[in-house]
Amino acid sequence: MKIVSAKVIVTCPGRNFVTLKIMTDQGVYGIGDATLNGRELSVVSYLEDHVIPCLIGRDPQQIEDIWQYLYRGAYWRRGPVTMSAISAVDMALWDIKGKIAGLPVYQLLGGRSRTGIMVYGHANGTSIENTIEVAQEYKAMGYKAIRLQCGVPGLASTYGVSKDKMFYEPADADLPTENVWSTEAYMRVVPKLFAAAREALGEEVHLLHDVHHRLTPIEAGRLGRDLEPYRPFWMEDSVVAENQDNFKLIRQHTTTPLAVGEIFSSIWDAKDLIQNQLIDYIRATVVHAGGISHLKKIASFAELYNVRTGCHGATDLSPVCMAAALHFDVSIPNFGIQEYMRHTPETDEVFPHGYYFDKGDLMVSETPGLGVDIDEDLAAKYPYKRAYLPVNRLQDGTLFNW
Ligand code: EZ4
Ligand code: CO
Repeated sequence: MKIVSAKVIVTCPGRNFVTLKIMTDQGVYGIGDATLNGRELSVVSYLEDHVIPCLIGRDPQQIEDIWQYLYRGAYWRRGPVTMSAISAVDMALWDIKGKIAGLPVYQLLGGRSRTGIMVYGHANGTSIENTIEVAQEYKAMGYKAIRLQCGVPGLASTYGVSKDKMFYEPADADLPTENVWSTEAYMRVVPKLFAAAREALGEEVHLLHDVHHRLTPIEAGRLGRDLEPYRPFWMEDSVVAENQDNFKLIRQHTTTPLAVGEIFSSIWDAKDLIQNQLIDYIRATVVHAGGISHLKKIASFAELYNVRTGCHGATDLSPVCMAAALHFDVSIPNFGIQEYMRHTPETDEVFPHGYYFDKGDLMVSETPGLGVDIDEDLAAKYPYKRAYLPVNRLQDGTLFNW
């Protein structure tokens, strides 16, 4: 069996997605997500100019060998652009393998470890009351886990809060939007949000929060401690994870579970955090951390240290990535939770898929392969539109983390 051609499809049904399609000499094809929010075209070029030429003529069944060829063969290892490209190839090859075996990919990964995949939805609002109203709607839809983000009094806008409640999209302009940040104001409001949410939503529903890299370790320790009475499921990205030692300080001050890793591109970003048991959930995801093959490695390593998975699943990860993530999630022993932000109906139409939401869980598709496709004619109707993630400044103008 041989790869005869491959192409990259860029489409913007509400937001940009990059999809790799690999064709074989036996008519079977596979698809993979290669979307890197705000930097999409760099991955397109990496794939078209540097990866596709190396794929032609290779046996698509040799997933591991091709992975190593692209990773070691580039000489320049890791990084989000390289790893998104490798991820897309890996996903497409698993899709092909499933199709030729006549099995859904999770069967090739060892079969089911569970029935449904618990997901969390995003409740956001400009005020505490508003956020809780939205959270009540999620609860009514059957969600067992809800992420809470609310506006910060005194700040015009902040991460996680949008006008459109169901389809939050932070990459909202053709040049970066500017947000303004105050750690003090933020640290005052979040514990109040959680107190009100526990009161309104009861003890059982899991409540999550994303700090989005904005605190120092000692501030994160304090926020984690302030949230302890409300038993959060996790506090996500409380600090930037470039310096992995940061987490030691947070751990000294709080028992709130810690999640990190949505921007990680390989096991090397997470190794020390996992090995030193400094985190509870690893958020690395199929599209940005080397595909199913590499994520399996991360999860197996994490299993040794009681770290569970909580894959990133924002709207900038396409339904192709979501499908791949669900095969991974359903098969591994140390699954924790899966983030799930609904895609718009236009996106769902471009990427017909077999997974579906049922009583707080996502159910994996039984179709051979990943169980997701791309409608190329429809995709062509939505041309690429440049869109950036925002930047964030302190009130005195200092550039900060978004
Ligand atoms: O800001 O995916 O947990 N989810 C997140 C996301 C990220 C976007 C960036 O592209 O943090 O909303
Ligand atoms: Co996040």
